[in-house]
Amino acid sequence: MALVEVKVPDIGDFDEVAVIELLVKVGDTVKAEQSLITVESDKASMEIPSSTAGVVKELKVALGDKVKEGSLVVVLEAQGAAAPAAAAPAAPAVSAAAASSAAPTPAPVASAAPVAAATGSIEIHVPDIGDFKDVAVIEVFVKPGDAIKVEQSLITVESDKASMEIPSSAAGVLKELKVKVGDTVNIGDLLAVLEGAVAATAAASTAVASSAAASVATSAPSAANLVAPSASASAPSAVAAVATPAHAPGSAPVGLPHASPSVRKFARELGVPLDEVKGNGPKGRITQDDVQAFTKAVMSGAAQTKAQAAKAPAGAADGAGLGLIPWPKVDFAKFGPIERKEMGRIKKISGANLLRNAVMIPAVTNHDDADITDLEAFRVSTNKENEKSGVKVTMLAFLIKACVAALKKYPEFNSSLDGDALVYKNYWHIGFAADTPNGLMVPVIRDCDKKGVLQISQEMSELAKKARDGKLGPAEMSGATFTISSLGGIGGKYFTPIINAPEVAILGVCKSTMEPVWDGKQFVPRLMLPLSLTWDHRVIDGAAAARFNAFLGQILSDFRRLLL
Ligand code: CAO
Repeated sequence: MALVEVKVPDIGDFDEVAVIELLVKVGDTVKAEQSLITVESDKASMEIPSSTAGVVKELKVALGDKVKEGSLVVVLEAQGAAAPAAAAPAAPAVSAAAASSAAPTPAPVASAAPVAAATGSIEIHVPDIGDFKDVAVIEVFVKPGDAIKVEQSLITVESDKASMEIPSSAAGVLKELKVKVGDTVNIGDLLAVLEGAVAATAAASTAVASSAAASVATSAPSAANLVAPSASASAPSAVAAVATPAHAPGSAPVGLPHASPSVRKFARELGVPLDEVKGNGPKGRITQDDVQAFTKAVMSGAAQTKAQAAKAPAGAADGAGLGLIPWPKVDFAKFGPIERKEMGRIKKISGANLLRNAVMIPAVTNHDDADITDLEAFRVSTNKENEKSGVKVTMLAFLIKACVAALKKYPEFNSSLDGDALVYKNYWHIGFAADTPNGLMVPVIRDCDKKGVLQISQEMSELAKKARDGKLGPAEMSGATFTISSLGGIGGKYFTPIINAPEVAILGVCKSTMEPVWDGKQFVPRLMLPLSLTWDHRVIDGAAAARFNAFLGQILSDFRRLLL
């Protein structure tokens, strides 16, 4: 079997274009005219086809490589009847060169001058786009009133194998746009009318190839040259030599992202993996909005790229990253009626954070009770005295003050891990979990060491309201050094709260109840508050956690200790 080199054919005026997709790999069997790679300039993308059938022995280009006419793309082992003349090494390049030298160079045709109408308006027409017929308009970049520069892209058109941007041949203000997304256009179709336009280039008027071209091909379309090249040796005319997209119908690889060159470029600049973006354009085409939405979702943590998911096992929803068996997939509808509802944004974000924290922190929870009989009496009388002020004090405000005292006494609870070091914070900002219609949020009260219980109560009620109204800003949810999650207003006995990383501990509080407590002589009724302290065992030891809880209990049972 003969080895055949397949090279980049005549691609018009382009010196170098980047390889953006490899459509085959070593060992693949390819048909004649099957696309091998996609190349792209800043204005168009095109697929480079194979000149012959065969098995790919060597792939001579990599993603990101720059190629030009004559660059070696693959070495094939030619198959059967496909090995003849066309399959001879370098045949495609030779053929293409012959075709191109036999034809007028495309650039002059392409840079035909705009036609100035009597009114001073300039009509912009679809330039010579070779053999393409009825190409669809997939993007419109401009709108009436826009100031247009020479060579600025007006629209993107697309055939089944190539997409190209059609630039303006003149500068001016866009008066009328004659096409819209979904229209099909052909050479000579009127695209736009500019006003107050300036002639395109000095060379333009000398470059008109014929009177026919002058009347229709009014733009200066690098686009015409960017259309996929002909690999055929028999290109009969200038048009065919420049613009024949040589691809076998149906040979397009399945699953490639469907996007225009400018969207691909935009995605590359942002580092967005285009094949992971869902296209919402016509026929599933990926638009710039889709790329932007994907970027926002990844930045906010609501979505992950595949690369991120592979690197961050804690976020891997199927457990694969942890080496766990996959999440069970059950067709619930088999067992009864169901309703599927997408989770809200906040739930998705907090879910991803909770999962990471639960998986990555070796957390232990200590449960304890604090006698708050006297404190509750004080709280009730304080609220009576302050009835008119409108500020209601709940147990949580006292707990915040008590926790600050405990955090000062046991500073590792107010620290964060940074590699092998502990960062001790000399500020005491306390987060509190707030149940909102959109999900769990954690507003932060700053500098609780400097604030009294009344001020803390007031700030807490304002922040909780903002959280429920969905009006909390990022600054109001950041910087906490310790968090309290209180279910006291709801019920329950104990629970195991999840640490809010990078904090190292969290206090869970449940509903206080009257209980019989042995005072050494007898059982007495005392109001007992259930406390659940979860701590990061990398930073805190069990003994320290027990001491923290005991100290907290002492303060809550006699708040005067805070003065000591
Ligand atoms: N024991 C008994 N009663 C308690 C109590 C406790 N530990 N804590 C509060 N209460 C009482 C209050 O005194 C108040 O009673 P009155 O209405 O008779 O005055 C009532 O419960 C409601 O209190 P509250 O919930 O409005 O106020 P709060 O300061 O205790 O809590 C807030 C505020 C925002 C933390 C709370 O509303 C909330 O959202 N809690 C849920 C937190 C959560 O979801 N945690 C779970 C996180 S893990 O998923």
